[in-house]
Amino acid sequence: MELLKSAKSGDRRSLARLLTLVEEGETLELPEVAPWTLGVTGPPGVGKSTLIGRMVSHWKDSGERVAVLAVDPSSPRSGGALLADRMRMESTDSGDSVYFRSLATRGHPGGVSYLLSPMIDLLSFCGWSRIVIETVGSGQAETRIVAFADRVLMVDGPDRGDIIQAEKAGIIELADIIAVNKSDKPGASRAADSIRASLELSGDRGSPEVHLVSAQNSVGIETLVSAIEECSSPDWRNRLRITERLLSKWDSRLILSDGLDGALDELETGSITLDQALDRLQGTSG
Ligand SMILES: Nc1nc2c(ncn2[C@@H]2O[C@H](COP(=O)(O)OP(=O)(O)O)[C@@H](O)[C@H]2O)c(=O)[nH]1
Ligand SMILES: [Mg+2]
Repeated sequence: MELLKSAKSGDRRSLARLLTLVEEGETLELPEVAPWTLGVTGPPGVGKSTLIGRMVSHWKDSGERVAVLAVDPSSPRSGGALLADRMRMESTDSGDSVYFRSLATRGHPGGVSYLLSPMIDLLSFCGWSRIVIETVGSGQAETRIVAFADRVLMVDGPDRGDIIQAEKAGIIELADIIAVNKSDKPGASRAADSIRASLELSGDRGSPEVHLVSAQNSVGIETLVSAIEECSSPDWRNRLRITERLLSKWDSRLILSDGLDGALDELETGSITLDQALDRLQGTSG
């Protein structure tokens, strides 16, 4: 495929077109790839994008090519676009070695998480050696999204309340590393301590490391990046991710299957059971 060749040789417009094709459901035949992926999640406003910007500079300096996929629940002007603006401000020559893409969840009834896998493979095939997925984390949809990354960084702020939300949503189970950002503000180190304490309480199943950083003042970034590079997930966490990926795929197949409307009609009138509906739909999806 001509488009694939030029995307691989660094042409951004070709890459953008290919990603759009994938988003629209097209399947690309790619050779085996071994993507390096990081999921970054956490409540809005804790500084995920700022922190990613710092990490991107780091990676860029060590010769990596970094692609950031920002999964954006609504507005086209937030997430990826903002992050791209910020990066442009910070480094004028991010050109060849940094790529941003915002993935809107709007208009995707089956969710977008299952699209991440082929997008990641495409980026990796095209030579992007660090692939970061940013998502606002608090619910099940976000858990599903970060589960497509092989390592997960959870970002929190000085307000301890935030992470309790994350614990409830089960996202914390997927985190390899937790960064408490805004260490320049009061309360941050107390928040880090209290997170550590509650992780200890929940038992030792390979608890995530807790790092205190300030994205704004560039404090603790190098240590954090090294920790991310070196981290390895325990088997149970990898299995949890794979489970989430499987569930994403399952859901999307169901939602996108041809017989869905018919099955819903019959469910509405009570002429079939849920099990019968599922049995029927299983055969009709691709
Ligand atoms: N004080 C302080 N503010 C920060 C820090 N990092 C980010 N911010 C600010 O927090 C706000 C939200 O940052 P952003 O990166 O967009 O957060 P996101 O929603 O998690 O992606 C912005 O106004 C940032 O300038 C930090 O380390 N310290
Ligand atoms: Mg952001």
